Amino acid sequence: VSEDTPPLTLPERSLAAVAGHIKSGRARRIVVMTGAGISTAAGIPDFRSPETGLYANLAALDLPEPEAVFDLSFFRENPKAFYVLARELYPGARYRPTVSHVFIALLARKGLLHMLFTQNIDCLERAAGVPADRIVEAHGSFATQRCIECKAEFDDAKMRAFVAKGEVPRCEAEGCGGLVKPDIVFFGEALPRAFFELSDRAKEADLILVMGTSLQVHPFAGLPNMADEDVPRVLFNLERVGSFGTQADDVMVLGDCDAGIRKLADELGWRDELEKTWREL
Ligand code: CNA
Repeated sequence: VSEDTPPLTLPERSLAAVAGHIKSGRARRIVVMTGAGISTAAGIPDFRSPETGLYANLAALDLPEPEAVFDLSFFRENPKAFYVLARELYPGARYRPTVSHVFIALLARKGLLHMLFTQNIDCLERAAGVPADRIVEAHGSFATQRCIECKAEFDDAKMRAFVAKGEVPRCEAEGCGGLVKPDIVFFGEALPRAFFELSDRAKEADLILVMGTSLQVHPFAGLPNMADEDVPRVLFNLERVGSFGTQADDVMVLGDCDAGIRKLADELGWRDELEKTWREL
């Protein structure tokens, strides 16, 4: 679409128009899709930003390529690299949700959040107060873990202790001794069932908000294309990604996502509530 193509649903391609769409009550099934970019302001590096990204930091670990840290066969040979990363990302008191996380929790509180699909494994959505039944952790989470050989589950408290020490836990089942891995999705592994069971929620959206993702990992990257063409889509990201800009109702808010979200909150008249909720977390 060119700049002159008129939108189908919004009066114009702007955040003010998006806010109007929400305030008019026509957006009541908002679907949010997020990635590492919404957590960089919390201090967790993303993968692909040059210099600061995790991939750049992981270079120090001598990986054949950065993606290897999420590769099962590499993990079998060298589990230590993954556990360096795990220590960094493990949920706990270390990182605090960002304004963007809190905005998603506000949508839920107002009964407007149809579903949040996240690729993140830092659990900051839950920490911000998004109800668990509105979150699909598409790439799994650190909530549970099991042996990669016999699949036996491994104790949460023990896992926490291993991760804190940067050590690699091994299966305690009789005669096994296999490597233990959190239930986060490695390359080539199937996504959690919930992703497929709930992906229809993306089709049912009447507004799509995409925040802080490069949309390079499939099948997640296909989610923003699932709704009808007249469903407005808003991108909050440092760069243009995916198919954004090809639909008449695409609104792109390029720059820091917290800044973009604050602007949307201003347009909605929710800014004070957003800042207060974030401060008091
Ligand atoms: P990615 O490929 O690193 O892309 C991040 C995107 O966010 C890029 O397009 C950046 O330009 C953008 N970005 C970075 N900072 C900001 C900001 N402040 N405001 C707006 N945009 C910003 O990460 P994806 O999530 O797209 O890739 C999918 C992988 C990365 C998933 O499997 C995750 O598990 C994995 N990951 C997760 C975390 C986490 O849980 N916090 C951290 C790092 C990587």
